[in-house]
Amino acid sequence: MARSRSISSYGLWKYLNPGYYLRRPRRLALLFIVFVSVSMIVWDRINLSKEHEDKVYKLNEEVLRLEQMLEELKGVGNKPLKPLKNAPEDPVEVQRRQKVKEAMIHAWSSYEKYAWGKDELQPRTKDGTDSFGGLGATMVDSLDTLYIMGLDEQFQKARDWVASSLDFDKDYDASMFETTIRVVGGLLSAYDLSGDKMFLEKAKDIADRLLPAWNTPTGIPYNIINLRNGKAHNPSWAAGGDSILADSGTEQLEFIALSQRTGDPKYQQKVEKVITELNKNFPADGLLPIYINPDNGNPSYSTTTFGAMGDSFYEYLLKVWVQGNKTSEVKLYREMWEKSMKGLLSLIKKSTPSSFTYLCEKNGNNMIDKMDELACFAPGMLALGASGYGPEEEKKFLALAGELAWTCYNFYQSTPTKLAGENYFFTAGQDMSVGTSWNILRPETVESLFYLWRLTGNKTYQEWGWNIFEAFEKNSRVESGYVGLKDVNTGAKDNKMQSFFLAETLKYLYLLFSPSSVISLDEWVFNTEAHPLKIVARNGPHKPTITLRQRRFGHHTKG
Ligand code: DMJ
Repeated sequence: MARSRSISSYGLWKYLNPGYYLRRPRRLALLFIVFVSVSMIVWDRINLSKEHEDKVYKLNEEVLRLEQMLEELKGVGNKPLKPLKNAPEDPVEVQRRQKVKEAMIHAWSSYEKYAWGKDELQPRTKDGTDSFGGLGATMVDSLDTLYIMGLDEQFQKARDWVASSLDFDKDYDASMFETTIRVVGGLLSAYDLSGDKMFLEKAKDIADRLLPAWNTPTGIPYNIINLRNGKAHNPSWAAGGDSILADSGTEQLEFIALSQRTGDPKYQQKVEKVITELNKNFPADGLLPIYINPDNGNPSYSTTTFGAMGDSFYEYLLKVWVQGNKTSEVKLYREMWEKSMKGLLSLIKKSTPSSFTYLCEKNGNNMIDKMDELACFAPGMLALGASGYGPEEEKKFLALAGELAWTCYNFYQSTPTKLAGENYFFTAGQDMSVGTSWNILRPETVESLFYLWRLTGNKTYQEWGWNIFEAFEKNSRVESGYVGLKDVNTGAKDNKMQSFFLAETLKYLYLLFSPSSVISLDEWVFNTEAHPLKIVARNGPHKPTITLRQRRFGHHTKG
């Protein structure tokens, strides 16, 4: 028995002995063929299962997409739905966000190289210009964008420049509107995001220099003020020395935020007085002409518009209500805004033949069939304000926001460069035609697309935003930054990278492809220069509290 077992085990062992095969070449060849065939089968199986995994992943994504569409369809006629929570990030979104971030890096590194510390970069001459009196406009305007995108080194370097070199003691007649929205807003936002008190100190310094502008008989401010001696006046070109509506009614968010953060009520008091004054003769349709007399509060007979010189007054009525937690304390703002929305509805018309919805201007009682690209902030404002109405009105305003956004998107799509001109005229039978044909990298349309995407979850708005981004990349990107176009028909380039391109256009595009938790609209309100301000208790003390969470996003996301 033992012997026969040893013979049979010898019989098996011989097949493992290489000598056995060397003496039998045919068997060796057979063994080789068997080995290669088995390896190929195994390799094939592994690849097949990987392919299946990829397919399953893609199918899962498709299922999610379809679920989302289904939800949206169910939403037609009902309350629109926000983006699905906990859905995995769309890889396309991540990729697009990364591209926008890369654009910001290109814009910023060009500014750093050729115009460090200047207000704005002139990319084609590769130098800087102080268009705002030397207040480092691009530097301050970019702080929060750098922070949100997780560009930490760049943020730190800019922060150090602000701390050591930003000096407001300048014999310069500054626009209090531009200085407030860019500098005060930019510094406050950097403070809210980073918690760095230096930013708050700087914001207080510049705001204190602006304060004498409100010392008028009515409290409606002069729009220009000397930063060193505090002498204020209105621009000589404004009708009869009047103040401009948007310039006088677009400081509320920043100055209220400053009072909340410093505990000093004087800033808030100045800017709220303007609103109570304007409310004294506020018309039933809530539409004010663009010129107001600062001595008696009377509006001049002039243009009424949601475009240049009117726009952000209406935006801030709504946003102060949002900033004030929509409580009874800020009810007046909402009431005034709702009146203005009645007025807005009275300016709505449809083009022929394509039925584009557009927003007219008005001169006295005459409707003017003209719409500025600047007025393309309105769809976003309508979407943001819609939820404060009852369900019927909400639906109506959201639908209108969508229609106006479509028109604004077509301001871009209808030109050879796919970039919008500055304003458009509507003529019966001919739809829209470009009036002033430059494009200076403005943000209003992508701003509205951002709000509409956040508030409806409809991915179409992301697609439109992406197309606009690609048109900027194609026409405005140069070796040393981004430039505007002198003419959207020919694509001829200008020589300026506006600071709001970094503050607003790129930020809104980045957020358009980011999860809605990044600068959540429930926690933040954007000033008109896209600087997010934290919503806090209206009159309570405030400390920045969200710093770490936002920081984590910048550090850990792929975008
Ligand atoms: C920015 O300074 C602000 O968005 C302002 O409200 C309007 N003009 C520019 C951008 O177009």
